[in-house]
Amino acid sequence: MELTVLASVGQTMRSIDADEPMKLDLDALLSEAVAAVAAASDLGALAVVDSDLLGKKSVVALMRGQLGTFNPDERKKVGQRVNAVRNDIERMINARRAELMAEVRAAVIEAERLDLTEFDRGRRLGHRHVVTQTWERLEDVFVGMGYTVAEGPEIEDEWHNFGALNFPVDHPARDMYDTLYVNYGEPKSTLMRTHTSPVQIRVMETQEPPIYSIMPGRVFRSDTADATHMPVFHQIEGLVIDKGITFGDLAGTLEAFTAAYFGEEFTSRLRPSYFPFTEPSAEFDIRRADGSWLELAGCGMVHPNVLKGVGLDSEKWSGFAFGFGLDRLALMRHGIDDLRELFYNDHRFLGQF
Ligand code: 2NL
Repeated sequence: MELTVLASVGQTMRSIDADEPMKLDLDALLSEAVAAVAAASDLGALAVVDSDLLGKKSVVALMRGQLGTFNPDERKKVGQRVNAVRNDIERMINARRAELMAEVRAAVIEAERLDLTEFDRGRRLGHRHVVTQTWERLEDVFVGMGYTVAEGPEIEDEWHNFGALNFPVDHPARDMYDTLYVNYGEPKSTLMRTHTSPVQIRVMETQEPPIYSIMPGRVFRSDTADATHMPVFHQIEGLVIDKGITFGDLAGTLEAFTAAYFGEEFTSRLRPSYFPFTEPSAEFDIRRADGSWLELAGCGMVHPNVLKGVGLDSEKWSGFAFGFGLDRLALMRHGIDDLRELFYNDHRFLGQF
């Protein structure tokens, strides 16, 4: 519909000059409005377009203001047409506003987005602690040589930990500074075992020889933690009681163990030493590939007093015993230089072994 309306418009709708009347094509106004609304790229720009198209100084307002200059018939037609265009423009602006608000909301949501999901790396298989691995490897070697594995209590009585092992009553190991005593019964009668030897006593008390056993376990000393000491550590001791067992059997057993555990290229030696529970006693060293020697264990022939103490006839039975520091073996095998690393339980460290 072609409408002739007295109105004032400039080249752009923003500059309406009321004193310069000209013909206005409402279809042209509508298409100009479509373009202007579409071009409004944010809510601020759209507000300007809104004010330009529908505000007090807009063409539409101007035209409504001039409706009075038409005769009644024309006024109705022109009025309806102007209102229709006005409503169209309003709808367009509202639709565009909703669109821009949705964009703003989407941008805010994206910017404030929180990822509350945790990245799932899938299942990871754990593995045994390096001390447990060492413990089990040692067990494997000795079980392979025909030994059984024995265990015993971590809280011991004074007899099994010291007395039965031929420790004199005034031996420094019995001192409070070395031994963790438990506040139970008579003073100094109950303690955290300081070695796994009491298990060997218990085995001899309860089993008839021949005995070929190893005793791995946790032991306790009143030590301050440093690179080479922990108040809690691990030992593995071995005990053989049979007829005609000699020092040669001890040496051969440890040599066979060395080859099985460390490899055929390692050899071992025994150096004279002293323990109250063995006679003679020795230190057991292994010779590493680079020719250096490393002390690994103490050992010896079971002292006749120890055999007597558990009711074994030392004329009939003889035997040898040895004791390894399990943690030391684990450190050595894996090139770890601080014992404490084994107990911090930092899986980033332990995961390497
Ligand atoms: C060491 C020394 C050793 C034993 C442990 C033992 C047990 C009985 C009788 C005789 Cl019931 N001996 N055990 C013997 C010699 C040495 O351990 O330095 N271990 C880390």
